[in-house]
Amino acid sequence: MEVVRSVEMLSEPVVMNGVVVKGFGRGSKMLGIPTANLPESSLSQLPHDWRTGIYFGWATVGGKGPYKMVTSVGWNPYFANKTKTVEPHLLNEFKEDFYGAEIHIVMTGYLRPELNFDGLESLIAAIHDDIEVSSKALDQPNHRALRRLAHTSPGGVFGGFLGSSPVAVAVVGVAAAFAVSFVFLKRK
Ligand code: ADP
Ligand code: RBF
Ligand code: MG
Repeated sequence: MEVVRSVEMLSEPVVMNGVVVKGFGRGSKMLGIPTANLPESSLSQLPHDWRTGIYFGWATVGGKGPYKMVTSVGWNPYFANKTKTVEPHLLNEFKEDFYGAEIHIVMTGYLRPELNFDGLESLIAAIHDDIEVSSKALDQPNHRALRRLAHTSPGGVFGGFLGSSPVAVAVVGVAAAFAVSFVFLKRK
């Protein structure tokens, strides 16, 4: 089957986060391509009427990264899943599994719809091509510029700022201490 990819940049990048959960255990064992599944509760972070398909972008795990990632969003037609999943594959070698870790992803581009294949080999080949195409697209400045969005935390801009470095926490802490002592001294 011919796989047609369109490599579109999304007009609005989509950020999602969650704690990595167990999936069906097929990614590494059957396909040789592990996918860090997001919990079902994270699906509400997708925009309304979001089309299913194969997307790419950036991901951080436990605050590390951003790593390039390619993710499938949908029902895996080849396996006819009953539940919708968001499953990012990260383009990085990890020494250990990271179930339970906090994962943040930002989808910046769209590749293709999810497809049904006539055999496992064709599915695996298509995913390998997705990885290659995504990796090249993510090297382009327009996608590269959005890497930092994978650091966005649920606390919003301020939470993201505080979470970004110990220096930021120290600066805010010292400023708060000054403000408090200033008010205190004035009252005396
Ligand atoms: P499951 O069906 O439980 O998601 P997988 O076979 O898809 O099982 O394996 C996914 C797990 O593998 C992830 O949850 C993560 O802990 C681990 N893993 C190791 N390397 C990667 C990687 N490069 N990308 C995604 N997950 C990885
Ligand atoms: N599953 C499908 O049934 N059809 C697809 O076209 C498909 N494309 C995928 C592309 C990528 C980049 C990834 C990471 C996964 C894709 N999958 C697809 C999902 C795959 O079947 C799933 O990750 C495994 O079944 C493990 O859950
Ligand atoms: Mg998986």
